[in-house]
Amino acid sequence: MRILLSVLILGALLSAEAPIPRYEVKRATGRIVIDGTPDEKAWESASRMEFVFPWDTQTGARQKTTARLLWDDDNLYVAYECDDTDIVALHTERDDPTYLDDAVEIFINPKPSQTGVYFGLEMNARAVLYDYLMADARYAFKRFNMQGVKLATSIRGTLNMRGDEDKGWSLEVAIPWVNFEELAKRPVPGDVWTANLNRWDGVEPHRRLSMWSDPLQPQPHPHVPARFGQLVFVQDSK
Ligand SMILES: [Ca+2]
Ligand SMILES: [Ca+2]
Repeated sequence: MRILLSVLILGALLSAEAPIPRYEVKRATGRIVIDGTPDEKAWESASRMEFVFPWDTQTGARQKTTARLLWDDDNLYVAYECDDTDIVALHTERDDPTYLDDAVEIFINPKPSQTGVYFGLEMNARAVLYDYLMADARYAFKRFNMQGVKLATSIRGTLNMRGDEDKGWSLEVAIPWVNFEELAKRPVPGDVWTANLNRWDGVEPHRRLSMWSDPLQPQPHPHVPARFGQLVFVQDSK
């Protein structure tokens, strides 16, 4: 009983230290061109979330990542901007393990009343997509392929050339709503989905996983749907 109480108190303390983040997803005011550079006017209204570094045991550089989201009648849009002095991505085929490269990710749960199933998109610096349906935060069904996803990256530096100094890279992705329809229809203003956004960075043995919402895990591990942040869809584009 005492142990249980201690665990509960510890859990409450940790939660108090790391509240679930909340992000307002605004409507896109204009067309977004998926070219890897989030410089369209519409992006200016989207606030930036900055990733945190939950694990001091990792030895990779702590390089900054910000992400922004927007929505319209057709898609959910995500833009990532990554500082990166050495951009490395080797995988080239759909559903390759892009998380082993310099990669950014989004895990999306369109129906937060359940946490048994969510969608994963893991995208490397050469815009290769590994997408899957995740069950029980454990089984990634990678043969599930999303329809109509568009993604592109823009690289400031030299891909896979070690030894010189790169600046960074950015990625834009558009995800059609139809992919989520078994769990949720296209959102309306006020709807809340949950998600986490992540980045794998660096080359073994010096890797680093940074995330939007800290999953509160002792070891680097991103698949904790109960700790996903809240995405609140709003009409306001200001
Ligand atoms: Ca663009
Ligand atoms: Ca797939």
